[in-house]
Amino acid sequence: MRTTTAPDLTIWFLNGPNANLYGLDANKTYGSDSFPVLQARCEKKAADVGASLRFLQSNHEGVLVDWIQEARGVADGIVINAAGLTYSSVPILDALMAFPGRIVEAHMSNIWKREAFRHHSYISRVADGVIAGLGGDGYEFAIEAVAKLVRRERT
Ligand code: DHK
Repeated sequence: MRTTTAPDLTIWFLNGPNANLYGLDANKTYGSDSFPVLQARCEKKAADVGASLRFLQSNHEGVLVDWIQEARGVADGIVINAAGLTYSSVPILDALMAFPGRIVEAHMSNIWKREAFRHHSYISRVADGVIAGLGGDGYEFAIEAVAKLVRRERT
């Protein structure tokens, strides 16, 4: 836990289609935390590591691409769970390739324990690291990881 108050780095956390429904499905594939609870957890973690956080969700590929482009020159790092677009989106991959900061890919579930079509991620190609299967804890770890990678680069 940091004691200073002013954030010295900026992280954008981008969430893809249907992430707004986390915690609501009967099977609890994505745990029991609702999306607002996950957001609150991430905001607290970001504050703890001295980062300013922008936590965003869209069901639309183009909106996610726009946000990744906007993050250039503004964010030091991105955490991204592109959800179902992880396995198909060349536009999101291309936008991330043009982002100069650190990138951590996060998934609530362990995508490799699931259907074969979830085993190949386009995002992993550009991610510094991948965290999957740890639910909301993984989201917090992803924020810590980006902060650590950015600060290490500055030293
Ligand atoms: C979330 C989704 O919505 C799925 O489409 C992915 C990912 C997995 C997750 O585990 O967070 O396949």
